[in-house]
Amino acid sequence: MIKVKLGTATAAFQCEGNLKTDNRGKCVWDDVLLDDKSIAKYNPEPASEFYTKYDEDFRLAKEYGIEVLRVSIPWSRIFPKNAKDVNKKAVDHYHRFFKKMLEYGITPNVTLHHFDSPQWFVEKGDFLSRNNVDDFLYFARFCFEEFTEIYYWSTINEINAYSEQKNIKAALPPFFNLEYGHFFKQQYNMVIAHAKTVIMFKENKYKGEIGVPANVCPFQPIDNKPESISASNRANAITNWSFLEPITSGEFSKETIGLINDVLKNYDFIFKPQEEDLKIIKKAAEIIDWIGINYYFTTFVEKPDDKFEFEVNTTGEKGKSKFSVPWLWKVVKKDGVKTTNWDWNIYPDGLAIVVDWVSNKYNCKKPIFITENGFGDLEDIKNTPFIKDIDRINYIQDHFDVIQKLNDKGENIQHYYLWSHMDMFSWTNGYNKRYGLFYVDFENQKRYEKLSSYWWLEKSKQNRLDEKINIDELLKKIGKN
Ligand code: BGP
Repeated sequence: MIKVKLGTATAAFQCEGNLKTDNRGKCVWDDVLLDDKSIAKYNPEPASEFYTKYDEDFRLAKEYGIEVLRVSIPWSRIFPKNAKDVNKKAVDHYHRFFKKMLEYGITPNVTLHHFDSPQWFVEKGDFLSRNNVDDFLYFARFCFEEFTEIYYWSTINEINAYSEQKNIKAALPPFFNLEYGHFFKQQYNMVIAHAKTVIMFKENKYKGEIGVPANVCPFQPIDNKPESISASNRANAITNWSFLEPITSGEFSKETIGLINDVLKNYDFIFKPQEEDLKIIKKAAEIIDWIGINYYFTTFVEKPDDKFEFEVNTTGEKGKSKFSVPWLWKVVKKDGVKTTNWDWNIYPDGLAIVVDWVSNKYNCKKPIFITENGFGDLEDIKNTPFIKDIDRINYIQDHFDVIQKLNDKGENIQHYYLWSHMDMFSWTNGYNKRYGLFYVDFENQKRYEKLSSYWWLEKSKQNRLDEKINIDELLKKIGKN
């Protein structure tokens, strides 16, 4: 029986703060967040001060049964000014950081790009320009050769979501809104960057394992009408399959290419992968060590109508998000499915859909890591000194049940990383949306346990993920009833 390794996840820019420390260079978010054009305005400083408080966060990790921890090395700290000039101070910092983590017995899983292209790279066109891929490879190679203390590497976090932020949601430069042509162009370049990184890692026989955390949140038809089914196929092809296919099977299916080009008729683009690129993509899919899945929710869709509505919920006010685009699909609510305050459907069965795509639809038999999954909520220690985050606990347990069932049926899910380790800001929702296993008071940077911290410790002692914990007994045990 597989004993799933339990861990938590972070992303450097969301938690480190210290934006000026050790000669850091700006990344794509620095100026954007403070700009009027931004869809979310807040100050990325001080975040959770992870850059200086990591010792405390690792100690909590150790104390509460965390075995593996996702962190990222920010490219803009290591190469602040350009592709080749290394910032020694930052390099030394991350050696100290990893040393400390390893001393606590926690295994790092290190991401090379977590939505944080350096500003100099953005000015050259970011991943929208194919010519820039080599800069990323240079950084990746540098990290593999320098940080030999690392075993688990992740190439690029959520290739599709980073492209969405720039080309669909207008959250990052060039602030395109629903520009699907550019979206595919950037995503394709990032798939190539990912694939070349995997090949370089393997050809140089660097120690360890390499994988890719993919954001896959499926679309389901709201009913059995053929129009709803075709809307969901279109949504899945555009948002999920277009990058999940190349990273798992090493190919793009005819069905997906057809659905993409159908949508691209509305733009001046044709999606046509090149032969030489396909060889690279295929090779990487064959030799990659594991596939990461970031799963949060499932969306229900139906046939679009003439109405155009597109709104991202950045406040946590239920019912704010809207998506209805005449040439795409329409997002609808499904009766009986609960949502978070940010309108994300709580639907653990969606995780089984994603695993089925990877293992069966794309016949990828690599181990699977759930590299992100979690529950965002509004929490305030001023109102409730002890955060009893039962909704978060239920959310995690329900996803654990699905994972256990999948593994019992023969799937090979080896790691689970809860988003997030401690509270940190959310890209387009600021500091209000908290995911942490540990609470952070952003005014004084103090850390506090939540009920989920104690629950997690109990979970870490169990052999099966579907064993339950009695919350009343737990509250009594920790003296918080
Ligand atoms: C994933 C990102 C994370 C994190 C998470 C929660 O897409 O990889 O960095 O932010 O989503 O999303 P949000 O902060 O938008 O609620």
